[in-house]
Amino acid sequence: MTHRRSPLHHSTPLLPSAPLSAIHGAEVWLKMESSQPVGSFKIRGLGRACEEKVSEGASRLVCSSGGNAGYAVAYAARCLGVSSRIIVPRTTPAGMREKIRSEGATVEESGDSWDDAHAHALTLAGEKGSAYLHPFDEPVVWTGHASLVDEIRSSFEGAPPPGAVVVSVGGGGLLCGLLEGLHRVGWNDVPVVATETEGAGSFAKAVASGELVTLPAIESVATTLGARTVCSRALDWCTDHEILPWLVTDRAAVTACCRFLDDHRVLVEPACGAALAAVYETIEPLRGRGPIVVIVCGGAGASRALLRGWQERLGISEESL
Ligand code: PLV
Repeated sequence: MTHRRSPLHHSTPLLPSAPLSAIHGAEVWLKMESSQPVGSFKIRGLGRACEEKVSEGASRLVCSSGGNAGYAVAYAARCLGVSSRIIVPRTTPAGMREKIRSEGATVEESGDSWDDAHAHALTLAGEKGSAYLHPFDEPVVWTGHASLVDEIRSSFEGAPPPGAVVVSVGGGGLLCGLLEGLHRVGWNDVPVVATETEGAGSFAKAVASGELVTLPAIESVATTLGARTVCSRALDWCTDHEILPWLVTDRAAVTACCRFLDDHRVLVEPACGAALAAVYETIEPLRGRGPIVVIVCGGAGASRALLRGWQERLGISEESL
């Protein structure tokens, strides 16, 4: 069945979280991007970018991806009736590659991290009829992601703005979209906590040094946060908005995934666990702020087996959850 609809993304629920509100001591709301048809927010921005490329005549969409952006592009390509070619790094799980293939895409592997896959994909994008979709460094992608703020804003109608928004950062596309949305609805003063895992902290490093930093390698289970350099727009936003970078351990991110699965019956990637961990760990910048909105960015790359493997590898016992 082909879902011909525009936009390609769906509005997602904004759910109150009783368990997280109890931990935080003030209301915590979950923007459930995990319930998009591809399991993550990526379809918002990339769906919009794909529609644009196809309307300009592209017959093949090429994307480099840790997994979720590629899955969104493959889904969009099928909905729009064009072909797609997705380049992933070695770290993209087999199950995720299978999901991308199930949308009719060709999946190819290149390199150790997203940056390598990206370099390879660029060489293919020059082919006739092909259009390249960047997973995070593209204004149309940010504008597409910003639609999630419009939905949050309408749920907050008549209420004061949130006390903070928590979001995960990979290459910074979601962050740029969130900030664009916050400014469009006039929530310029709502602080944003930007979380990453320690081994994928390219945004925190850039903010600390005041310039873009390229990590030598990605050393985290949160491989979909693994852009070695963030987009420059993400860093530029720091002069116009209160953004608090925050690093969590892999252990905290995976623990958050396990607890979230029990608390909300939803399986998410460690990339999303990084944002949830900020609340589960009651981090200092969030204390005394409310209500909090967490962008549950999701991720289709997680499975019960992978989660169990990460749990074992990181020594997270059932009793500690
Ligand atoms: N993932 C990108 C980049 O990977 C991808 O190709 O799928 N949460 C999830 C579940 C994600 O998949 C991603 C990005 C992010 C958060 C971070 O989004 P960004 O890159 O826009 O900051 C290497």
